[in-house]
Amino acid sequence: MAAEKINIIGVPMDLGQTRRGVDMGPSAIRYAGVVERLENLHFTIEDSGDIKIGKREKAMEEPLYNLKNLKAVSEASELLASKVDEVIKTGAFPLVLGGDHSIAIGTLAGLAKNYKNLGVIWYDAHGDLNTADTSPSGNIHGMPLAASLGIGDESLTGIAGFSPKIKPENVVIIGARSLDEGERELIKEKGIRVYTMHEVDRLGMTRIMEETIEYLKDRTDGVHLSLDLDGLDPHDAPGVGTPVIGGISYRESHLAMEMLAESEMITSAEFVEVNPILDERNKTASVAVALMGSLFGEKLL
Ligand code: 5AB
Ligand code: MN
Ligand code: MN
Ligand code: MN
Repeated sequence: MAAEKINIIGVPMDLGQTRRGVDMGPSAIRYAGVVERLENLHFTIEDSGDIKIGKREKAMEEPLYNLKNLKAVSEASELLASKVDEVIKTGAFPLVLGGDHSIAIGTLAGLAKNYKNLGVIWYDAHGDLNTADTSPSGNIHGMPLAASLGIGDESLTGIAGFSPKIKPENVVIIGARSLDEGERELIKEKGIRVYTMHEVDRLGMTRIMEETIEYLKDRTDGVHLSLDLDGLDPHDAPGVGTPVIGGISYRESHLAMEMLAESEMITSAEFVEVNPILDERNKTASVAVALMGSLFGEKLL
């Protein structure tokens, strides 16, 4: 990791989906010891506290189209984008704690102000490539990757005043096993690199990470890790709102983080979708913190 300082930004966002509790994700991750864990690795940690989140909109106030809590999500995205931008300009590594995955819209907007060719590793059971037109749920946490590619409603694609934030050829999705029809079409149309669970089983995590690092190395000027805890198997990460059986194991994820640490390629990260209400004794937040430890260079020996 090039940066010696890490700046933690909490985003207690639960408006990108409908289950309660994911707004407590940042607290759960702090409680699981993120600051101590990273201080032990000799980083200087600053905790910026939490981004302010607006109110859940009543169904009546919602726009007619398929985007729940659009106004509050886009307002929070603007705040987060500014904060992330500010943190990068201090030279610190932005570490964003969610909150549901809609927050990636703001994170990537702030990052994209600073990187012309930002790479993104999207570690997730889902593609998060829906728009209002393709989404089966209207939940914005299923749309952040599309929005960042410039696809979807202007109030999501236009955060921070420009679009797109990232290029399809700079994205690698890992762990996918639940893709909607519109998402599959978009992946094919844009030629996005995806390692589904089929490839995880067939190639193994070692080869997937070697290929991902090699693929992103020369084409990008920074790489963001957007890690949705539901990318892991629900056995290892039960505290998530949209669990999907047959996921990446804790060991495989741990290895992936270690290989990213060795690559010295990651310039920002976010850990999202931790829902302590659905969790077993804060297990998922603890897994998130353990993965952060590996990502920031923890070694066994
Ligand atoms: B998550 C689904 N594709 O759009 C949708 O957890 C699920 O950020 C989205 O990956 C899951 O509602 C969003 C069915
Ligand atoms: Mn996601
Ligand atoms: Mn997901
Ligand atoms: Mn396996």
